[in-house]
Amino acid sequence: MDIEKIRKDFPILSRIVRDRPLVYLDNAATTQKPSAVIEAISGLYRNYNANVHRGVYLLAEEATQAYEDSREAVRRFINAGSTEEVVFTRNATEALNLVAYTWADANIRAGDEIIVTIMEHHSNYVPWFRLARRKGAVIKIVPSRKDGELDMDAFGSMLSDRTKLVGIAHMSNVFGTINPVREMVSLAHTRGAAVVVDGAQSAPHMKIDVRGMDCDFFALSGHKMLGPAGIGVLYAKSSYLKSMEPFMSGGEMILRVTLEDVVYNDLPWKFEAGTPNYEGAIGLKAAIEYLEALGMDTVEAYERELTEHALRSMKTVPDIFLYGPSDPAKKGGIIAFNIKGVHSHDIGTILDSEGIAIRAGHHCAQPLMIDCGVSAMARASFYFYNTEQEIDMLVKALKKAKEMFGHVA
Ligand code: 7TS
Repeated sequence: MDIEKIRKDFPILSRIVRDRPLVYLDNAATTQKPSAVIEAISGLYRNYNANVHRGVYLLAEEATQAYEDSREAVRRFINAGSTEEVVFTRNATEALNLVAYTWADANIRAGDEIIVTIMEHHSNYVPWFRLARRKGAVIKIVPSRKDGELDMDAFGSMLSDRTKLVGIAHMSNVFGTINPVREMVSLAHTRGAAVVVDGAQSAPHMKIDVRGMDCDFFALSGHKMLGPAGIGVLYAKSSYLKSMEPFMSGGEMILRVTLEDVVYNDLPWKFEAGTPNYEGAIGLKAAIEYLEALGMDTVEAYERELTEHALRSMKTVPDIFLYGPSDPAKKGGIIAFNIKGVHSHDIGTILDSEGIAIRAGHHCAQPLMIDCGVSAMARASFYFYNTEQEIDMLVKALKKAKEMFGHVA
């Protein structure tokens, strides 16, 4: 990969912040956008903006075609069998809530069990927690082992004929752990449970094959994979979508409405009430094409090298503790850490003064923070446009933070 050339595709990466060149290491929160994405969105507004699925005039046909072409791009990117199975949502959170309020609401009853992992982002925990409260269902949590990987023995023994749903983060947004979803899906299916995979952190960084994975639902967010904010995807097997009631209702999701009856639209539009975020979908298509041109295997391999370099060099910071797997083959480019004697927010502030953007806090994964016995962590997360030099700058700034704050025994 020609990183210098790639970096030129991202206008924001040449920004100066706090008198320094920007070092953007908060890619798990959101990613920066290449010119191709920015231009796809401005091209829509300059040339063919119209509401989709309604006008008979040329602009409306072009906008509708572009919106549906985006759906096909997503289908290809995640290897879904049909565009019927690709529902546009606002983000991964909305995709997960869609499943909670439709399929799960109709199928989970008192005494049923829902299994999720300790690594879940709140968006793949809170909807299930609320559902369990509403229905009198039971939530079970797959713990992680000391090495930051899931305890698969515990998962195996938790599964039972009462398990109705299993929720798994494909890649943890804190530990970076890549969880063995394929194996977990096949175990869950032997018990007849549906599996929801939260792909918000995996889809941007590795090849996704929902058919190979055999998951029943898969959620992703466009903004974490070079696309705009406000567009996400729910993949669901059509056998599920067919049996599900709509989530939201109104325009777009109907075929016919009389005062006596309502006939829902075909898949996937039955789940897309109201004017959709076609701007977002068009931007997401440009993002997908950018990623496909690089090749997801290349992206993953380069990020693994970066992660390996980061794990090795971050360890040289005195009193640093790195969370998650230490084996770069087991994780993506996300490294959460704490430095003894330095609060993670102080780390964030010192790094900011050096032009380095990282995240500090609970990372919307408070159960995992509690499990680790901390209230907050600092986190650096990489994308393919980052470089080893940027990681070296991070490490240098961390050593400075330790010197300034960390003289506590
Ligand atoms: N699932 C995972 C694993 C995530 O990391 C996130 C966002 C979400 C779901 C929700 O995505 P959204 O687009 O619907 O908000 N994670 C983070 C993060 O780690 N820092 O900021 C947002």
